[in-house]
Amino acid sequence: MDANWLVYHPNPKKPDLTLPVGAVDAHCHVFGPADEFPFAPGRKYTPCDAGKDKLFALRDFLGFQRNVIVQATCHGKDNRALVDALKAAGDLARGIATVGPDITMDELREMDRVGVRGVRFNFVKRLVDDTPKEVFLGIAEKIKTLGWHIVVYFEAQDLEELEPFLKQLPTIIVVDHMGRPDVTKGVDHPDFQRFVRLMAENENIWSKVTCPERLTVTGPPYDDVIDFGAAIVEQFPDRVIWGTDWPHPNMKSHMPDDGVLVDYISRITRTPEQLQKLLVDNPMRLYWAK
Ligand code: 0GY
Repeated sequence: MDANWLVYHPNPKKPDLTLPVGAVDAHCHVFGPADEFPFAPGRKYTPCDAGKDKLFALRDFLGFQRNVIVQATCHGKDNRALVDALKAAGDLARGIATVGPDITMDELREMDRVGVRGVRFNFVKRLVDDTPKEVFLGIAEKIKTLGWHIVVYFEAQDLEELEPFLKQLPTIIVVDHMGRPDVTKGVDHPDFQRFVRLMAENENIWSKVTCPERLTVTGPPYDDVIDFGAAIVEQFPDRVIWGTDWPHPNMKSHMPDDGVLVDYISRITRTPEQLQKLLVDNPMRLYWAK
């Protein structure tokens, strides 16, 4: 692994928050193990191994019942580690893959059979090389026939340029980590309000209210991110999902305690109904409808 790589927390605390029955960790990854599933040649980072067994043990320890595993960029377009984890989990996991324009419908249908329900389009420059928008649009046309959706990852400063493209996408869109706002600017800043408006004007756009550990400036327990998550949950209770982001790729400031992250959920949800929608009803509708 990279010399400055931070390994996931070895013994997270037991959350104080009791999760509702059927709670879904809707954003997490598997890395390798590399001797079984080698990392991609063109990757931008080399992580520690963090395989499916560790992920499923964490799921049980924290009180989740299901996972949505998102293909990590260190595996490129080689979805074998993801597919292996989905097969091992049976009905308890769904997946988001990364594919190229040459993907065939037969390959997509095979992934659908093991639980893949969408693809991720990544615009974060430190993670991936640029992909032309036409390529993404071509992939979108293919995957929409399976009823899949698209997860998009971008940074706040890129939203303005991306908006016309996002509006062209023909499926549900799930935005990672609330579009990565600069939390020092506050909820009312035009940049975050642009994201709020995007969701308000486009009913197919959902948000993961995830990754306070990435967005924070003040550190755990992430007080400076709460207003952002709470605002999105309050305004769009039926279009939000949440996940741990285990094993937390590319964390540099600190490695979060996953139990502390779960407790953060209770601070961005104001009612039991919001909690139930965020952790159960919404991810089940999006990922387990078929
Ligand atoms: C995240 C965030 C990051 C990395 C990846 O696939 C990935 O490599 O998603 C990041 O570095 O910000 O969502 O896990």
